[in-house]
Amino acid sequence: MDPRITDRLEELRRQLRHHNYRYYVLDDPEISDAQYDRLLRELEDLEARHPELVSPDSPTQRVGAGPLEKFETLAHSVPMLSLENAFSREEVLEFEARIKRFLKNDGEIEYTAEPKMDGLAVELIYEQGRLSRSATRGDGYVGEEVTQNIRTIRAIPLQLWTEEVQPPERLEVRGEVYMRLKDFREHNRQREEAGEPAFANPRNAAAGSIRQLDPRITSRRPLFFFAYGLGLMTGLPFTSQWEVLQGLTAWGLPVNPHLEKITGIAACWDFCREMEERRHSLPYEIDGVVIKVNSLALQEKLGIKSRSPRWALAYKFQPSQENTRILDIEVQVGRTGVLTPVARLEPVAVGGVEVSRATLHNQDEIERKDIRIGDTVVVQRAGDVIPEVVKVVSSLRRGSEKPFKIPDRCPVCRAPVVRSPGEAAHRCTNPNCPAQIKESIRHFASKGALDIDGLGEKLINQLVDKGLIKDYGDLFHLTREDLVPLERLADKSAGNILAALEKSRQTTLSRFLYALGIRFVGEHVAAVLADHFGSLKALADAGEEELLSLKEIGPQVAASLRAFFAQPGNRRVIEKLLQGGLRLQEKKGAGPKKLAGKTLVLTGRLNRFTRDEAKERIQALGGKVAGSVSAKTDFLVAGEEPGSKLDKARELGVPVLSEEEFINIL
Ligand code: I6G
Repeated sequence: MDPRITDRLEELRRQLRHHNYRYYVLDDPEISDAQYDRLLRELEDLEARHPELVSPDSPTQRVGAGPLEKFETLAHSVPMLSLENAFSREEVLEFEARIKRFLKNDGEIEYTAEPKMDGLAVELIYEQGRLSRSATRGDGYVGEEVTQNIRTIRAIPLQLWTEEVQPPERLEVRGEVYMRLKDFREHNRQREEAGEPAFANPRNAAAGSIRQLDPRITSRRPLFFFAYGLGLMTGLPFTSQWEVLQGLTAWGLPVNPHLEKITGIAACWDFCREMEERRHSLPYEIDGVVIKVNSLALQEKLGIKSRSPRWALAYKFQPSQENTRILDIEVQVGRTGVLTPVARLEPVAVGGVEVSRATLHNQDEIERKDIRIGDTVVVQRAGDVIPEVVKVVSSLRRGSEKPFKIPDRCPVCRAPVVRSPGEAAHRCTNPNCPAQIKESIRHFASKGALDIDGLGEKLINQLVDKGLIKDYGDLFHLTREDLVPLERLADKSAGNILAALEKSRQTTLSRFLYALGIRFVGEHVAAVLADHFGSLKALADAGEEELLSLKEIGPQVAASLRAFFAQPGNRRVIEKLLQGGLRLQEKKGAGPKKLAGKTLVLTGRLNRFTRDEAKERIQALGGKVAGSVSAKTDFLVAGEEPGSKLDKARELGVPVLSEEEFINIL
């Protein structure tokens, strides 16, 4: 192999790892997204031309194999225990008193204290410095193996750094996967627009994302990670929790920057109070503070009590709830015409954040809680994020409160509103309702869809209100002359919008299907459809029977797809996009195939595929599968207990791929 190629590959990988770290761990990027994308594309191109040089820890290999049928289980070598909770100063102080009684020692104790992330606990296993497997906490003893999803989290190194501290043969890192608040809000907005249920809080969003069977979906979820400890502790040079966390940092793992080393429990309590005050200014959700005895020797002495360590405590914050009044109930119209009642509230600070609106979901919810205009209500931030009305304070009713009914005409276009049998939602019946059109354009431009940077709500409102676009099909026909005269849109940002539109013209079939905003077609269904049909035409022409033959597609989704493609108006919009330069990366005949012209031979037992499946996947990438190894063989894929083909391959110098490496090529 030409050393210039291998050197460049290594250099690109090194740079991408470095910039990943700056962005996802330090939150302090040194280069723009576009510069990062250029480096990544160069690496992808180089690896596509030399698939034998792809290594599983290359930054291009975060999304490896296809969807799983189900998760396997993985036993934790050291149980992942739970933490004892404390809810008051007294209970925090009692924690130390108990420790001192147990140790029969009244000396000063040193602790570590850090925010308790409201995320999903996972374990990452590194073998020879490489991320080999990963599991959820599960019941503490056995979790679900979610390695291929964990690999998509860019804050998690696929390979540990070794410059400062040499990692052991096997390292078990424990920590929390979480979603930042702003990403959570944006993601929920997209889900609601797609007609998918919103996540109640960032914790559920993180857990739901990690429990996806399809890693491509997880890779589009903005997940982050903080490491907080280790499983197996043998063979490590650390003497304290603090040193453990320094070690994790030196290996390239993110550790919460608010971690502190504190002497005495009274000072730990001060830290708890300080974090409780600051919790709402953090970019992620925390629900308490974890305090741990710092010395590992003391931890060992203290041991475990039932299912939690005696040396650790979780102080849990008070939930944020406040009383306020409902001034009015307004109705919003969404992309699919759903009318959502939203309470306008007398502004009130809940957990340090001013709340002036709260969704009431639908008419049934309003009736179930008997909510009336003028009522005094208890509001809380669900999972401390989305404001919601918990209940009415009925003792404060004065008699002048007014019951609310969803109107029978759309508040935006005055078209009749209907409620289909069996549905909680009321809908506007006018497909040309300006509210629906604006929302569908917003969805089309959103992150999980075509990701058109800078095309926000205000600009969309202006474009639709001024008649410059009638639907998202017109977006790719916008010109500088259309944009520049718009309010507050200077020449430079018009240029930026045009550049963002240009970038979005090239997209994947899966993103595009999601962007169309077809009812019941969220990100996952879109990915399933793109995978199966490979092209827009094949999907548009698919009959109900073929759609229903897919496991994930039920009658409701199939009917919705058929109805969408049967409408000439929708086909016209797609035609406009194509004329405007949309370039879909479709599977069939798309791009250079990674294994084109290559001959592969399979030997041994593969864990992830049957022989036939492996063969199909190779053929789908343009490769050929031969029955025996010869000088013409390009690769031998060797599973468990390989046969004599392996010896033959070695003899002839044919490159041998492990199942893992094979999956990475796929
Ligand atoms: O669930 C947890 C969250 C955070 C933990 C934890 C933690 O440390 C910051 N630490 C331990 C030891 C355990 N659970 C069992």
